[in-house]
Amino acid sequence: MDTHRVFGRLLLTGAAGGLGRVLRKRLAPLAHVLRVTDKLEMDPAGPGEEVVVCDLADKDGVHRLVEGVEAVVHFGGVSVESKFEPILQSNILGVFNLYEAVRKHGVKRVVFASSNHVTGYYRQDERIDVEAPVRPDGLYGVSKCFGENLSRFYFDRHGIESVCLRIGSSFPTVKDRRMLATFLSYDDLVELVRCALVAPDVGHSVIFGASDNAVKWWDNAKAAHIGFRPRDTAEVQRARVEATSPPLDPSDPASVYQGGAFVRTGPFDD
Ligand code: NAI
Ligand code: 15L
Repeated sequence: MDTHRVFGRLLLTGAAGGLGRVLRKRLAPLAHVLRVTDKLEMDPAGPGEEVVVCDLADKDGVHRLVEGVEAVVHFGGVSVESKFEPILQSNILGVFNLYEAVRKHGVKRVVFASSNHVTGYYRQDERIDVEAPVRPDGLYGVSKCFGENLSRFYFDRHGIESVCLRIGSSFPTVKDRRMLATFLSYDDLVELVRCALVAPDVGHSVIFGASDNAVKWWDNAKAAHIGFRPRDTAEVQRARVEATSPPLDPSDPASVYQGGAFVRTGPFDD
């Protein structure tokens, strides 16, 4: 792929969400037409946009959604720990529907919003790379492992390329001490998605999504082919965070494991 390319039509899922609203604005220059979708209502279509309300669990709807697109930026889904049923509908069935539609319509590449919670049970004093075995910290993390594995299968079987972004914490500001390690600024997020869309020959790739933070849990050396160079750092927000966010008890699992408070969630079937 040409690293300056403009796509004919790009599909963005999860467009009503926190990151989807950021990407809707910032991905526009990458496509002649940006088709945005969510199960929730979104702002009306602007120039060069198509807006489609669709539940990812609706197979026929997802097949119509994907028709005519060149690449997909898949950010829709349950984004936090939850009961199994909504995760099943959005993150398991929804991702399957998406990949089947992608296969059927000949889409060449998917950028998949995975999560740091696929490896949330590594300790905060460990540093891992993109080949470390997954250690999900809950059902949400397990569902993102499913997405990563499904995308691997669709590459091996059908040659559909995917880049799985194991996003840390992408919010306007650093909200707590854990985020000094996991923070991904919005500018760095947009650059990460751009790189994942345009880098040549990504095959099936996994990359952690964090800014150039001083505290590093993740090593992206084996994902260098994506060409992502973060420019921001959480460190400039450290003084404010330390003044306003007291340290956790060191024996609290949320301060032991990379997944933070996600490792305290559950039970899941009550
Ligand atoms: P969000 O919860 O604000 O947005 C997710 C969007 O997906 C929502 O608008 C929701 O309506 C939509 N959605 C959920 N189920 C759907 C379904 N069945 N059909 C259609 N749309 C559906 O989450 P956020 O923060 O914007 O995250 C976006 C993606 O990035 C998610 O996949 C999340 O797991 C992932 N991610 C985000 C991180 C962050 O720090 N914000 C960190 C790691 C991963
Ligand atoms: C995620 O996967 C979530 O989508 C996001 O809301 C944050 O909780 C983030 O991880 C995090 O670990 O901070």
